[in-house]
Amino acid sequence: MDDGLRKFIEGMPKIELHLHIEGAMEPEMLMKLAERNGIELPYKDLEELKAAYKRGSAYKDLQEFLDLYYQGMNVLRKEEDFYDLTKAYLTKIASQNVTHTEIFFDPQGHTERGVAFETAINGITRALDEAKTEGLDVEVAGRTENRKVTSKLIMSFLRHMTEKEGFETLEQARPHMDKIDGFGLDSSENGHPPTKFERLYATLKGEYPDKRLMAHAGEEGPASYVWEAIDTLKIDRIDHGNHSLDDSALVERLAHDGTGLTVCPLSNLKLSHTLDMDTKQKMVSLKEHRLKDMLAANLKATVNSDDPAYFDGYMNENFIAIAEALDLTKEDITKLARNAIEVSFLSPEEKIQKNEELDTYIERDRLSSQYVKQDTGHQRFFA
Ligand code: ES4
Ligand code: ZN
Repeated sequence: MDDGLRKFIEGMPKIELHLHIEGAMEPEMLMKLAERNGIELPYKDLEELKAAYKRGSAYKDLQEFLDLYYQGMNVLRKEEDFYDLTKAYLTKIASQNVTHTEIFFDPQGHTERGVAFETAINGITRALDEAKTEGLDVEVAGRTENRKVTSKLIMSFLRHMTEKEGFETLEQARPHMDKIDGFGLDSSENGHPPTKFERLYATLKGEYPDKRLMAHAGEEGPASYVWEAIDTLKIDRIDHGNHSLDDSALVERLAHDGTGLTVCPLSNLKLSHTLDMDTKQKMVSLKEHRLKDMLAANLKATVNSDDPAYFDGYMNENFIAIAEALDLTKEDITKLARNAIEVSFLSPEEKIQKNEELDTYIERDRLSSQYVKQDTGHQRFFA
């Protein structure tokens, strides 16, 4: 890829809208926490653990990844563990010029193992609050810089569990609602349609009208699951949504409503995303990704990392990989960044400020593109 475009992506102020904090567990962090908590791992060393993460190859499907992901969570026992994991993720994205992130956590993945709801949420929230107030010390270009990152926290329900278990988890969440900005639905999609959680979502909407609702839909599941998420669960945003493109009436509806889709390119690649439900044709290269079709159809698509430790990339790697594969222009890339601002859960005032920040970046880039580097190392202006 053109070095200029790569630098443009890396330097661009970005917003992340689809991130599972448990999916930010790097193999090194997993090892560290296992050791700290005296947990024996089924891997003899870091190399073997990295091989399980399938660096450079793909998982067979979503379930094969999820099995590893739930096993990885097992090292999270104490509040400090959740804090360290969250702080490491925030530090990483701050170094990539991500200024705001909306993150999921899976309380049931922890309470099921006997780790208290409050242990998880307190550790995560402490790191999120520090990043907002004190900021993070980030290494950039050989020096340390303090950067702040703002965030929202979204509590996700595991759809392979029952709706009744979802209601039980909601009860545990009640004392912590001041820390929760929204609710999501994730885990194994096929066979667990959004309608399974109709009563839970009606309760959430009725009791917490100021919090946002979303659901993973159309990742492995069909377009009908996206319809259910919007019409039955009445969600504000769709996570993934790739299979929306299979249904032109749905595309029209999503475009009309301006519903955000949090697309995750490297996740789709690494989970062997099915491109065609009839032929079961799998995506083997990002060149086949349909992100450009989404933009062309006026869908509010965004770029996100999903589970960056397991899918080989954070925000910059996702943007660079998809831009390279689909030959995206600076205009496409800034459109994706603007979509993220628009469909984020920031306030109208914060959105204006984020757009201005992006305007400034684009203008500075435009001006500096009018210079060419001379052999002398000086820059010359071409009017
Ligand atoms: C997930 Cl990629 C993906 N899909 C569904 N649920 C998830 N939880 C964590 N990552
Ligand atoms: Zn996800």
